[in-house]
Amino acid sequence: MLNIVLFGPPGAGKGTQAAKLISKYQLVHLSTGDIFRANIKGETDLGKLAKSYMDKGNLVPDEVTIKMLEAEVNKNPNAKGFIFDGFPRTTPQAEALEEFLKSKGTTISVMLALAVAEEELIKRLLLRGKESGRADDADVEVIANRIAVYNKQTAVVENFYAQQNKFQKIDGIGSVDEIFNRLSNVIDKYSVNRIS
Ligand code: B4P
Repeated sequence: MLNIVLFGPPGAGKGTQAAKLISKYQLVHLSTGDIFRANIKGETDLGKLAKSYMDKGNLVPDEVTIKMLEAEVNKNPNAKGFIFDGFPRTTPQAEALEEFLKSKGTTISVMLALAVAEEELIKRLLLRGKESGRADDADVEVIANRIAVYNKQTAVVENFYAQQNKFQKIDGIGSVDEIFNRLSNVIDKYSVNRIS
């Protein structure tokens, strides 16, 4: 299997690139942000809980997020691989994902981390906020908190994959197609050498 963690701060282009990568590599796209938003729209209990965290720019608790992600993986028993978009966002999430994939006889092939400077992130998110109606994109303070949460709780997840020689940093500045080509070049190397 080819299992990719698409990583980066809020607004780095994870969702944008994942949409293109799944069609090229025939992988299943699992975006925890998208799954939470679908639950919010459907007014489920999970959605109500997630909304109370997301609207403030905080992370949804690990326990809830991990259980939800595992259930989504289990819905796709015939997948050739997955793109995990926005997950893991904490070290406990990374550890849980590792154990869970191991129980299925597979592992993460590579973490692709999109690097984008903070000013550009804020610009992109505010622009999206004007069109998307996403509460977490509309408010400068919420955006600042999301970036602070990323720096405090999420950035460290890089180390988890770096220790396994699976961390690859990608320049996230440029056109969507330019960045897609950079990601594809790295993935092509990993898909030749991948294990299980
Ligand atoms: P996410 O849905 O993951 O949202 P995000 O970090 O904002 O990234 P997204 O993928 O949507 O945006 P993208 O960079 O593609 O998370 C939202 C919230 O859900 C979190 O704050 C948290 O509360 C919760 N959550 C999700 N996962 C969780 C987890 N594992 N644990 C706990 N809580 C969790 O794009 C941003 C904008 O940039 C777009 O408008 C796009 O058009 C634009 N853009 C993309 N590429 C560009 C480029 N090359 N140039 C210019 N603009 C570009």
